[in-house]
Amino acid sequence: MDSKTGRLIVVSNRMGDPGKPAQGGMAVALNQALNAVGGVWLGWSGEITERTGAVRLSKSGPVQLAAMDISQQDYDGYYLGYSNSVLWPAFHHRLDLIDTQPEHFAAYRRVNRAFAQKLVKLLEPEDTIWVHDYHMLFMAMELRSMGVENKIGFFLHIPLPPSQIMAAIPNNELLMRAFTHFDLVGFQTHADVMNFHLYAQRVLGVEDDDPNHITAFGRTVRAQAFPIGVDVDQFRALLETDQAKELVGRIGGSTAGRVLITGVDRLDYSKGLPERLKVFDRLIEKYPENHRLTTLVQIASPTRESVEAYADIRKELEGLSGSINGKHARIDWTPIRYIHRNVPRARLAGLFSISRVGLVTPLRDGMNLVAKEYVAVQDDDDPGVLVLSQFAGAAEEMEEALIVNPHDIEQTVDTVQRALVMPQSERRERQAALKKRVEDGNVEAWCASFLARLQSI
Ligand code: ADQ
Repeated sequence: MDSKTGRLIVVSNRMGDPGKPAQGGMAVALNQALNAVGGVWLGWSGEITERTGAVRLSKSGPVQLAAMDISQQDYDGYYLGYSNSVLWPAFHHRLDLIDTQPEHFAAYRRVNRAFAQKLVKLLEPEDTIWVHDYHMLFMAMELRSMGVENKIGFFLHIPLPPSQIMAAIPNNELLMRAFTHFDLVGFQTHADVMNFHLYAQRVLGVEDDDPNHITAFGRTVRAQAFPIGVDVDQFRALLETDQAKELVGRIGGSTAGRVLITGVDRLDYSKGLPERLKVFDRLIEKYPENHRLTTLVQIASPTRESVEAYADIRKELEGLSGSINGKHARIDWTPIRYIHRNVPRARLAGLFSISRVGLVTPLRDGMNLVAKEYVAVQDDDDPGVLVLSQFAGAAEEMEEALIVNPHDIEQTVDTVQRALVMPQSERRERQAALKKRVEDGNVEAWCASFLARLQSI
């Protein structure tokens, strides 16, 4: 995107601040794109106030930040309710966890409309709009109803489920109608694009044969896979920080001669955490050479704690890690180090770099950036091994990882053991191939390719 094509407008629930060092890779890439052409980042302020809609504007270089407050009732309905108790579980194949309450859907529509109303006031005719994720599915539909004709792209960070699951979501036809108001819909994988196409054919009766080009409700939407990446250089540079070095020294010391397996996730039921702990339990039993030698470090950051399903998974994990440790621990060996906390990114980089196995075994995941971060910081001469779920979007690209079915505990146990004893030459070969993929498909490339495609329409 160049300056001749106008500004970039980013809309997402959580906002970055282009003036501050960004936390995650996506915020870095979007900040760069925004700083290059100028624009606006509109999102939730993080504040819950009496009424939805108050917007605080601030300037950060060429970028205007527009932060909107949301009322408690709308937050409960839009964020905790429809976004995280209907769309998130359903799109992760967990229809058993959905909680459909009409007032939550109404709040979701209301909040999307409020964001659209704020955006219209800030918009210029040449602006390009890029909307992010499942919290904002109705943005384009609302904007179009207000007469906005700008190009509008959308990127779905989570998976799009098969049509039979989509069809079980109340109001699914309206959701799909909302998708068609975007000019371009980006998905993480080709499998997601196919699911979108099959839904359009089976439920909406769309006749297009081309999955990248769908005409429905009198509109044409382009659909394409844009697998998201990480900021490889920035993440690798973290290894040089004192925080990373201190962690490597300390963990290296306390686990001297021991082998680390590491998992890092938000504490979400989609991440396959109970299954992962069971794999480790079984690994120690089935391959007793791991006894007193191998440690699983599982970091699980708190998230959406007021949603019941998240409280349940937290309790389950605490129980499991306690009982597995109780069964196997020795005075000088704790098999599972379970940490329910956010950890600074520099420490994560350090931890990944000294872990023999990166264990990334979600039951369902749009992409999974941890898989890519793990590869980014491995030592090329003596790298660790990535064990990756076939149900993470990342598995579509990262075929040199050891791919597992996380529901199959025995197969995963055997695969982790294979990773632990893999000869160095094979580890190096796999790492070289994975590293190239992660570097070529970094987050900057992802951002540039999405925006270039949107501009070309
Ligand atoms: P998430 O579900 O959050 O993202 P993921 O892609 O793994 O999943 O990203 C998590 C990020 O948070 C990583 O950068 C990781 O390092 C960091 N993180 C995780 N636990 C942490 C902890 N305890 N402390 C500090 N940092 C932690 C959603 C989708 C994914 C998709 C991304 C990006 O669910 O499938 O890959 O968006 O599109």
